[in-house]
Amino acid sequence: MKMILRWFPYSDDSVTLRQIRQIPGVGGVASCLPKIPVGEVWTKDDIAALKSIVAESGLEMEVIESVNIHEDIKKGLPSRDRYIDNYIKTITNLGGAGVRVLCYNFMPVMDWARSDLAKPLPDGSTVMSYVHDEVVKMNPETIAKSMEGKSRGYSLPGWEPERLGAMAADIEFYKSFTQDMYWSNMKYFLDAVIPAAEAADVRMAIHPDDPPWPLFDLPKVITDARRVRTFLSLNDSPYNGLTFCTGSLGVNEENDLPAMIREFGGRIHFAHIRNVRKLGAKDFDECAHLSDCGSLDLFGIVKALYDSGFDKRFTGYVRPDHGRMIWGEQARPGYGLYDRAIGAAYIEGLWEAIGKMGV
Ligand code: DNO
Repeated sequence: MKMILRWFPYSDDSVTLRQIRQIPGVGGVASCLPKIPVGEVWTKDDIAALKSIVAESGLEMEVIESVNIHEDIKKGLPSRDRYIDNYIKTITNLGGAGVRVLCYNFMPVMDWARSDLAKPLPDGSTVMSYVHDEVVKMNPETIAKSMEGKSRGYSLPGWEPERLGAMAADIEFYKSFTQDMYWSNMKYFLDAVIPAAEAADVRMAIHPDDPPWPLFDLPKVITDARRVRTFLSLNDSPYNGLTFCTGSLGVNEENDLPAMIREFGGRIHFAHIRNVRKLGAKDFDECAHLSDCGSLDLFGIVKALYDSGFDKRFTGYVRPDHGRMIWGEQARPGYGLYDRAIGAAYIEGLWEAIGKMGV
């Protein structure tokens, strides 16, 4: 298992590479190049520059999160072929630079959504929170504005300004869409890019929908075991795999996470591990990583990853995710240093104990 942390380059992160380097067990980062417009090629030079900044701090950059998918690909427009060609070039360039896993998502219009980015908890920390009735009362633009207003000045990944302008029109566009049309556009994308991913030795790892239920009548992709099966069957290559995000999948009552890990283990290339405290069928707070702090059994999750041979068949990458904002830290919501560092040490502790006790 390789423990890494998400890190945003070019002064868009309060957390530094030097700090990340000092977290025990953390050897690398999952990074990105958010300044490159969605759909354009990540050149060898862009990637090499990013990699050298990371390497100077003694860290690896074997995971990229994310290269976003142009909306025309999801919509299946004729212009998709140009964007898919660009995506293939990006994959090839990333593979050449030693990147082994590419985390991306195929959610229409928007990435993740929350109703509050800094809900105060009784212990004085703050967390991101989701109340379904509040989210559906808003429209994507008001959600975007509310998220931006609470983001402490950081750009929120997945809510890049260039996406916001077209949101209302995009939502309208998908009203005439069936789920099957969406799957078929996804298959078209996968069948085009997976051979390039195999050639470049870059495992594609799709991120689940967050939250994992319908919003604004948009098509959904990765929300439960049934849909994961459909997704994986679209292209059988082991390079067509998953980012297993416990927080995203874990708020759906139907999802038995350890069972899903056991079923899909061979196709899980990257794990985002966090806990959530469920407050209702579709309401939740994020929380500290420990099982006792939330609704998920982190021991059961880490054990299932361990048992699935996560770090034996291929070096499985793991990162702690979100957690709380503690000790007065001012950081990008979901990406503070302290609670993620505590989360990383906790996950590593579980991993070591499971390995040594043979439980
Ligand atoms: C949220 C993240 C997501 C993820 C993307 C991958 O915190 O896990 O934004 O990076 O969905 O494309």
